[in-house]
Amino acid sequence: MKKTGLVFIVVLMVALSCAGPQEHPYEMTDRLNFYNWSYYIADETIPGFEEEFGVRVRYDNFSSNDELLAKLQAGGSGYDLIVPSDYMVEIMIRQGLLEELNFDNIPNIENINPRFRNMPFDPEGRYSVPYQWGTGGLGINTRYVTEEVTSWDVLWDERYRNRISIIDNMRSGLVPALIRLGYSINTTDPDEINEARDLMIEQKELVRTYSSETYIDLLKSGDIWIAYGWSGDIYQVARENPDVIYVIPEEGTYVWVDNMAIPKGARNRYTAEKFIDYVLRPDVGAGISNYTWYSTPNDVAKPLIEDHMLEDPGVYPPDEVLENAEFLQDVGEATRLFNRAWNEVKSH
Ligand code: N2P
Repeated sequence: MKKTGLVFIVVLMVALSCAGPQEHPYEMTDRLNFYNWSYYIADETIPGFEEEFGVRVRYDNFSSNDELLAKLQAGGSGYDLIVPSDYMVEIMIRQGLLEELNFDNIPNIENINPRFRNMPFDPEGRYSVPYQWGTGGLGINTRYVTEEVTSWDVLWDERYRNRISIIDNMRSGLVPALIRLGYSINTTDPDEINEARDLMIEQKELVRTYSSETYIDLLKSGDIWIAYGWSGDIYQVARENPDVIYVIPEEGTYVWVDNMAIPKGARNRYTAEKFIDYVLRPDVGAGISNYTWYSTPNDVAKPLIEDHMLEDPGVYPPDEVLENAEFLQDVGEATRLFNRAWNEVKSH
């Protein structure tokens, strides 16, 4: 009897120690499930990692922070690596959706510009590593829009009926209206949010599509003449259609930084940390920025960025433009108000 009990305990201990690595998978695995924004990586980034580390990467795309959050909240996404924006990192930390990172596996964190470390959304920098940053602004097709555009007002200009696209999500979507009204993009005042909603509803009859992804092709083809979108996306269009330019409106805009993070319970954590470290290498980081036209937070990668990008104030805006640009922040309870306002714009 006694002996059977002992055997049972030994078997149990062996079983538990086998289960260990699954709960704390701090070893290289042969899989990585990576969920990133669309149009946000260089062609060679993933194949380079796969070849060097013998890992197969499943790569899927999303086009808004809300889509990413919904996927994580639903559970069982299977993703090991995600790229939430600043304010969404804050929300995910608060909801317990992220793993703490083991920086022993990410020594290249040293390459990140100190300005981008320990930002307010992750004050101790325990959960996130900056990936790329950029601004919101206007993509203008100068073949059809021949006047000089300097203001968000153009989104309300009747002459461009059916030639306008707007970013499709509750926080970014309301930005042009909030800025035009002179309010903070992080307002929690219901009246201000509703005023912004009304302004976007007023503008709606001019809108061809609400999109954070397909607008790229529509701007390229000339179907859309004015796109409210993100800097790198619009520069990627301009690379193929030289009539297109990127404009940061003079009233100001918003700036963001997207960050690599690991979802709670991810199976391939160590592999994800190795991938993060790989992205932080100067050549890999610069490869991504040179391809996407987004801005790098990596000081060591910066010398490898193409000169014309470094010199372009749309890609690396001067300090006075950045000082006049807010980051989106987690607005807590007021998220509900933004959600409702945006649904009302969309369903109007
Ligand atoms: C890439 C968009 C990333 C910018 N298409 C949004 N934070």
